[in-house]
Amino acid sequence: MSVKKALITGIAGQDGVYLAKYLIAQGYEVHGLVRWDSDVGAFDRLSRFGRLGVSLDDVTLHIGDVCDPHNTLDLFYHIRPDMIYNLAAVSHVAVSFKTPTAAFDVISTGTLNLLEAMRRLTPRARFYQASSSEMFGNAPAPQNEDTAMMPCSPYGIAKLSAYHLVRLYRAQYDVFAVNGILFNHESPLRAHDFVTQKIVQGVKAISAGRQDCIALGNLDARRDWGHARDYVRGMFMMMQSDVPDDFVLATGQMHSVRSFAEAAFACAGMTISWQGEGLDEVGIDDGGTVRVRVDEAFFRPQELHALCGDASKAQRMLGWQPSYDFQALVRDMMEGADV
Ligand code: F7E
Repeated sequence: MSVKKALITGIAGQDGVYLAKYLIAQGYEVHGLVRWDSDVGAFDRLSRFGRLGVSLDDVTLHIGDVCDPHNTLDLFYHIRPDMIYNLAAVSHVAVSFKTPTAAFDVISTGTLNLLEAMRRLTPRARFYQASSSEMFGNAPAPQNEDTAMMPCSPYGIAKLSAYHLVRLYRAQYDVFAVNGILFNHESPLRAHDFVTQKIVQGVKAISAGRQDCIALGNLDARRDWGHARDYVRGMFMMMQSDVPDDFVLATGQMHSVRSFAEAAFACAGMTISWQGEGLDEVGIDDGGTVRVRVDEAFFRPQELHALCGDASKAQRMLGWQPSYDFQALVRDMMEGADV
């Protein structure tokens, strides 16, 4: 029997590297799409592979761009993938307000290009779309597959259009295409500008005496944070199901940014107490030193206040369960090597 081939777009990101490792262990030949600038400059995205113990000899990287339909057709023609995991995105919600067209290009047009290439060249392949809880916007929690979606960021709206493309292609062309509606998922490989990793790196720097204080935005925002390791396993499980469908992956636990900071400081043996309100609120350590302050610059133009997922469909139909709870996630990020 020939070895199955998986193509991962956005392979150099947190989820891409975890997924590549998982698929290699399952015996897949893993191909990854990376942008031309992935290994230049100060931020070497490809270094995530080494940090997770994945050798670059075990993946075939292709330089390209999902926004270019010639490139996607070419990739499908040459690789003939059995599985496509579309993880390519401008994944920073705040950045999508500054570069909405870029967000739409990569997320919406990129998904369309891949679906078109698949239906023309590998119609029996399976397609995973990285949909996001950001699509729910401020719909009341808990959110599941039946919750009305009311996104409130260019990122969320672009993700919702890609989600509908997947559903259209499934209905119209009978292709196997699934949406994984994933709530926030983090790890030691998370980029520094997401709030969890920003807090973790800030606490480590404060403990080491390299930094005095962490500046954050909305401390009251609440998220359902899981571990990326659990979520890539869920992606794979969706692709094994008999019938293509859409699934929420989440822990069902919701915590505020404030409580994430408390938990991270606690891992470093520090207790934080809060004083003041709004922009004047500060987090103070036992010795009376300000360790957290609020900076308006980190607030979103439109905030998404409370996300908490109901993953009972994935539990029931796929047998998926997260293995990391909130405390285990914070610990793993705090214990992970500096990234
Ligand atoms: O923000 C608040 C911020 O940037 C979380 C992506 O993976 O998950 C992620 O999107 C919350 C927001 O993630 C800071 O206002 C406070 O309410 O870590 P984040 P996100 O926007 O939820 C979804 C599911 C995705 O699909 C996305 O691709 O934290 N917050 N202070 C802050 N956020 C940041 N980044 N920095 C702060 O200083």
